[in-house]
Amino acid sequence: MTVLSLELLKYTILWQGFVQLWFCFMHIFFFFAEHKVIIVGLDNAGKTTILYQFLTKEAVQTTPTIGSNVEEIAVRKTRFLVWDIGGQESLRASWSSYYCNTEIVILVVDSTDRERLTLTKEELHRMLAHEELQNASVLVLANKQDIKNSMSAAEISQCLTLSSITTHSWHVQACCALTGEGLLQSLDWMRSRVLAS
Ligand SMILES: Nc1nc2c(ncn2[C@@H]2O[C@H](COP(=O)(O)OP(=O)(O)OP(=O)(O)O)[C@@H](O)[C@H]2O)c(=O)[nH]1
Ligand SMILES: *[C@@H]1O[C@H](CO)[C@@H](O)[C@H](O)[C@H]1NC(C)=O
Ligand SMILES: [Mg+2]
Repeated sequence: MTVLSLELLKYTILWQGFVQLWFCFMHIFFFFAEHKVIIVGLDNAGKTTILYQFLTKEAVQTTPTIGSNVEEIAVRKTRFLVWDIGGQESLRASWSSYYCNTEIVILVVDSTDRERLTLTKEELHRMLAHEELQNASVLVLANKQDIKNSMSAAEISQCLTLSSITTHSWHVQACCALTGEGLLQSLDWMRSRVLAS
């Protein structure tokens, strides 16, 4: 064998090793890939309570969120990285800095807060127009269903004009963050959305 073909052989083996390593890496990457989720909604809607109910299956004591909380939640091998963002008026302008790469937007609504539902509607439609969220799915959670006279999921859906949304896949779910009712169905829907895309 000439020196040249030996060199060639060396590089071929090196290259094959590199390709194999790359496939191995990609496999690990996709296996462990996380899906980014953001939880938005007006202050006091119950976003933080929902995040920790997802995580611990318990109702935790919360304080108004300044900035954000982030937790990882796994649903049968599908892993979500969930960002819970503060909903106070002064913090709403910063929501858009969390949009990049978001696959699912959870919009939490306080179903007893009739006065501010139009404000939620404005925030929702502003969000949907944002370019970075063009491929995101929207899950509307009608929270605080345990409270008497709370609006139903259908009422909230109508007030938010969800049926007019054709650009995004959306779903509305009634829930109670204190008991966790409705939250398992929500996670199932989220999982089916990310597996579908
Ligand atoms: N009755 C009832 N109270 C709830 C429910 N979910 C949340 N709360 C209460 O609502 C209040 C606000 O909840 P948070 O989770 O802190 O609200 P948030 O949306 O994170 O508020 P910000 O962080 O300020 O944006 C707390 O006192 C919760 O205990 C629910 O399903 N039912
Ligand atoms: C949305 O999906 C389309 C088609 O897959 C892609 O070209 C586009 O870059 C995506 N947009 C964002 C913001 O991720
Ligand atoms: Mg909070």
